[in-house]
Amino acid sequence: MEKLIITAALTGAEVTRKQQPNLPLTPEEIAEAAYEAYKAGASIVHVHARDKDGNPTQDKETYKEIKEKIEEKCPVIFQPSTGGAVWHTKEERLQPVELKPEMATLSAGTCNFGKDVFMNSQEYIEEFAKRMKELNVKPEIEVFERGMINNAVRLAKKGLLDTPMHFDFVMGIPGAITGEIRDLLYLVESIPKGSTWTVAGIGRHQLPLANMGILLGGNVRVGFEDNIYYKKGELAKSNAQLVERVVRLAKEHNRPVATPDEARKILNIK
Ligand code: KMH
Ligand code: ZN
Repeated sequence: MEKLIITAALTGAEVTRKQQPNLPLTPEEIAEAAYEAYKAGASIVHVHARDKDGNPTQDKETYKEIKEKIEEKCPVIFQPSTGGAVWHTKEERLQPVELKPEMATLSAGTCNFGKDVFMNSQEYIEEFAKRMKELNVKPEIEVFERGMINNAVRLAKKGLLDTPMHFDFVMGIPGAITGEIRDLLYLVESIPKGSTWTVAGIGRHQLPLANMGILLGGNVRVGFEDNIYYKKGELAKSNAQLVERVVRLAKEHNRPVATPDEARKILNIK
């Protein structure tokens, strides 16, 4: 097994300060949370920007500020979101890719997302993949449903995605695939051989799926975007606290944790 890559999804587009008082919102707070997550053992930070009022924004300048502030502090891999919030336009969503980050997310299909619809038509996915390829940005393919793997494979056949691909299984969003372990096994068996993958369990699914990621030779994403609790009824103190727990679990399972440079090698980031 390769070393374990831990991603910290620091802020997301949906969580509010009211729900999680320690949610990082400003570029300074997000960069500090990234640094703490890195020190705890994360090699990737998945970032959503917020505007001055704390609302989700895909503004390029805000992402630039966050990226630069993180780079000043540590060598963690900066992975901005191209998913944004469900109401962002395709053009807004693409903006952070223009900063040529090492990685960015690429959502591989449309699904229900709570009360909303998260729109990712074939046209969107192809345009996002094409731009990422042009700018040498490694896509993390976000999979919310099984059929999205097929979409990614189709894009790879068209030459729009390089192989081996890297997938993130986002599991437990109301309206999309469940966070059950049998569904994770199904997804893992369904990706092309040689692909890498990580798993992001939503809410109460975060901890069991993190364990499964470690045991199955995948990788793990934790953080406030996906889950604001440490355990039932107890809010987590920080993103770093959630990363620290994964590091402890990995140690118990004899799975060493990757540094950012080791993660770059595993993911073929050039
Ligand atoms: N906020 C979700 C609608 C991504 O970051 O690429 C989409 C999302 C996926 O979070
Ligand atoms: Zn996200």
